[in-house]
Amino acid sequence: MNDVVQLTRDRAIAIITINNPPVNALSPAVAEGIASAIEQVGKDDSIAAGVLIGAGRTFVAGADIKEFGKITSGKVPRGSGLLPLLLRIEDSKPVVVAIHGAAFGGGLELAMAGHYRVAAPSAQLGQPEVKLGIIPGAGGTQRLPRLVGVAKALEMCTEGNPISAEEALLAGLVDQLMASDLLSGAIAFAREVAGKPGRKTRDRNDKLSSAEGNAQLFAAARERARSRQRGRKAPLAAIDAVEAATRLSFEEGCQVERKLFDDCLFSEQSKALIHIFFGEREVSKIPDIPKETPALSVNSAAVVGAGTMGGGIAMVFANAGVPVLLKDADRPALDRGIATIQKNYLSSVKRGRLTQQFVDERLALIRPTLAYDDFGAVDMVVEAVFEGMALKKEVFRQLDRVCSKGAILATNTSTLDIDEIASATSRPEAVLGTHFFSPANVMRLLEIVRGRRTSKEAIATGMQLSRKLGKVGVLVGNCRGFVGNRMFHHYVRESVFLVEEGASPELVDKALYDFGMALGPLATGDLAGLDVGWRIRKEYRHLEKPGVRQPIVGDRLCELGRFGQKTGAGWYKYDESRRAIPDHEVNALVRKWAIEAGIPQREISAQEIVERCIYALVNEGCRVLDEGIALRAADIDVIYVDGYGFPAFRGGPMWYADTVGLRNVYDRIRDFHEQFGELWEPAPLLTRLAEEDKTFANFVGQQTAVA
Ligand code: T1G
Repeated sequence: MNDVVQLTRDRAIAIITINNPPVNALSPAVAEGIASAIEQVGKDDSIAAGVLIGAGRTFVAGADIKEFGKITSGKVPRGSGLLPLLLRIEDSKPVVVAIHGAAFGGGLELAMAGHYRVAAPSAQLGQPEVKLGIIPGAGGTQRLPRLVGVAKALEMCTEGNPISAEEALLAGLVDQLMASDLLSGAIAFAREVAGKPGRKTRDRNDKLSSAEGNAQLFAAARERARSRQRGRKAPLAAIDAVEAATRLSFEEGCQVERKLFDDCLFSEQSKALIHIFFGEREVSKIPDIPKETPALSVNSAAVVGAGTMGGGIAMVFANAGVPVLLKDADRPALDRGIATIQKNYLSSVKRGRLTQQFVDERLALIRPTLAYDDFGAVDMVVEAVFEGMALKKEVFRQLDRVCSKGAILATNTSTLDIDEIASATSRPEAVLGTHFFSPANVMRLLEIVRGRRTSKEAIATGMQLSRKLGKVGVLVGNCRGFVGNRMFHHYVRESVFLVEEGASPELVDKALYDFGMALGPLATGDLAGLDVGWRIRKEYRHLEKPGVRQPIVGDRLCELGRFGQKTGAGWYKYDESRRAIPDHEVNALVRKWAIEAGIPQREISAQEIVERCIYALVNEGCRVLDEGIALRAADIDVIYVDGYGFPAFRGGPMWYADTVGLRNVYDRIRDFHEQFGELWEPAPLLTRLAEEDKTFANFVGQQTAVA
């Protein structure tokens, strides 16, 4: 045994406890500790059976992901992995695996090498490896179909979502649920099976059926993976591995799995997805706001404005079990807001995503109101009214008057100055931005915006609340468009320029869709409404630099009332089911306007389209980092993956630039600078890093997201 694995006894039952906080990751030390414990169990005749359990809040959350980088960079040898250890467990005396919290990845593979599995009712079991761009690499694709059947194993290994203990029991993955004390229940179970030959999972072939019998299953799984996980390699590799289990012996199947696993592990996609995994955890670490900073626990809330965003935000609070007041200025607007919420919930029930009981309980937590009367009792308010400074300041004056002394006052503005809004109150230290993304009840990203006077406690509250609401909260500084929208402005600008220079809207969108974006920039504009950007451009026209090229055709479309899906036409025209149809008439109009504006027309390649749009993000991202508006390049990557449909398997715009090589990106941007002028002036940070042959991973930003 060692520091992370202990062996104790309960008479003839050996208890092997894994104790490697925070999530009992299967580090090399843990594997060694288990190996020597199993050896001891084998040697000691007074031991009849064993129990394997995790200490702390969970069983085993998988292999230690931090080790992967060391393997792919060659710092540590690939080694034989966990397979030999799992075979030894399978060949030992009966081992009962006791599962609580999460049995994920290598943790579930370890559990399946045991002869019996018992679980706490709240346990979760899964093979999430595909979310890291890899596949189960310790026999999971071979043992899981033997326990739960091919269809279930395919679903678990290709989609990576966990199943509940109840579902695992029904599927045959778990043998018994332990409602009371897990350890004593497992020991009692071990006593029952002691002395009997252990059931080796690898020998249980009855659920495998045959490759022919499963042919349709595999075909459907491949099609589903190609459409739902477009561009990702790992889900298809997982299907190949599970298929091998139905064609080959266990040993041969494991060799196929190992080859597929290694191909994935050393792939760019996996490195990018692991970057996002750790990035989503790193965002909560703010250098000047230590973990101990007191944060208010938000147990009641209020939302001002029952429009699309306000309604969605109220659903987010209710879904997290937080009672929420929803206020609007007049009854018709309030009723419309509540009706939209009910409609959204109903469609989730229809699609089997939520139960009616869940919805009824959530709707009961949303209380519509026309008055600020009860605002005095809430911990936090999120303002989500029309995007106008005067109106927002008036709302904050009211909130300052009615809310309790310690309440947090947040604004969902996506463009306006937080300090200006805070100046309408006597408590700017309690004011911050909570920028949700539409639809708020779906999008995972939440930009937490720090004002010049926002207190550390208020920020700690915002970050803690984002976890409670199931969001990825990223702290950003206060500037026009904060991080996401500020960068997105340049991305959209380039997409419109490309249309003006000769590319059709569908060509531009296809290039970025093929790159992996959830939706092309022009179709995104049509979805959000072209009038939103038009209104903002008009509001900031006075800030435009004379002589600097500005997009022209976007405004012309809006002058024709083409606002996108909401008016049935924008860059595309839309049929009754909102399907986008290329509009040759508008393409001709755009061509005419561009030629009238003297813009030379030319053929444009998909590669140039991707480079101009993505590098525009990277270049502005460098300015955002240099100014300290974002703390880390990884924060920008998380913002783009969780808020703007940037493909996670490319790691976000900054990580992607690192994979291309900053020198190459810099050289290309200098080309664009020569060709298109000052809009493409390389950002100083990019110039520095490129000339010093460094990467964004090396870049350490300002330690506080400045106001
Ligand atoms: N390895 C290393 N560190 C891990 C880890 C892991 N597997 N899982 C979590 N951590 C760290 C995490 O970075 C954070 O660190 C802290 O633990 C708490 O995590 C052979 C090859 C289990 C549901 O993909 O899904 O097994 O930020 O903030 O919200 O086939 O962590 O505090 O420094 O997420 O309560 C497969 C990954 C691995 C599961 C807990 N396993 N983990 O969530 O805490 S590949 C996974 C999770 C594998 C085998 C293959 C979640 C969780 P820090 P947290 P949480």
